[in-house]
Amino acid sequence: MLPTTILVAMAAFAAEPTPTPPARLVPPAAPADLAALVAKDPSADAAAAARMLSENGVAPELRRRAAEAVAKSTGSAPHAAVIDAIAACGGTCGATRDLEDLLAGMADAVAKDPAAIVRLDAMAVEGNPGRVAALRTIAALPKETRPERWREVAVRTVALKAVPGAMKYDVIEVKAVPNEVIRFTLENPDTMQHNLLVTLPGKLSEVGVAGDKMGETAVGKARQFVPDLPSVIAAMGLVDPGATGTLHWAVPSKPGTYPYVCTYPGHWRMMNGKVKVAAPAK
Ligand SMILES: [Cu+2]
Repeated sequence: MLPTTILVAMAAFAAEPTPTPPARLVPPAAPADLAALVAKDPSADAAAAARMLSENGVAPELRRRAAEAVAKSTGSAPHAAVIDAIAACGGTCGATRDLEDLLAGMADAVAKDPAAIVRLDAMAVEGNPGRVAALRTIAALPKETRPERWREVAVRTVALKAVPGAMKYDVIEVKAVPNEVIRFTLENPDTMQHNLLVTLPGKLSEVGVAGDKMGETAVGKARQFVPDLPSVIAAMGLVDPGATGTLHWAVPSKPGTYPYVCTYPGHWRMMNGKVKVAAPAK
């Protein structure tokens, strides 16, 4: 029998070589067999169709065909198959964010399906991994078909830019209302990478310091410097120089000041801003 300390050390060693970002925050990368997967015909291969819905890296058109194939094999509708996939993923699939796009693009079909709207109503609550997908889709429905409590939901783009050479965002204060969806875009004309995380109120330094610490580890960069902390509530992974990143964030119902920050090591003290969430109008 090995002493407990050695067993604990062995367990830690065994758990070490998984340099993937926390799936809750940054979806897993495309699978190693992506090329073989996307070469398959989803309408002839049910297992492949199911994987095409959940894996990262599948082109939108093929993913849509996969949803149709899954729906056909289960006797449901494509949008229902996508809602099922989002629920099954629980926010941890590679395709989580692509599934949001796919479902929001199916709003016309959802609008004619009261059962789907009931499911989205439940999925849109805080804490549900499908909240962003549900709110984005509800926002694309005609107002009269939306669930009562989400009638005013909207998606709003907040365009940010990394200021070259300054380690700053060009916008440092954003006003928001509870339960709206903010679509952050981060244009990066700088020569270094940047990311964008949203934190709980008062957690800017906790998250910033955790990001700095990740810079000292081999897995930090692979995790895109996104700390796996409960205080991180949304994350856009690293954006390369010359690229633009996107992040949809469902604003919490609780008013307050929610910081956003770049956790590339050394950046957080300079490169941050805040979202001021006002109390809802009475
Ligand atoms: Cu930065």
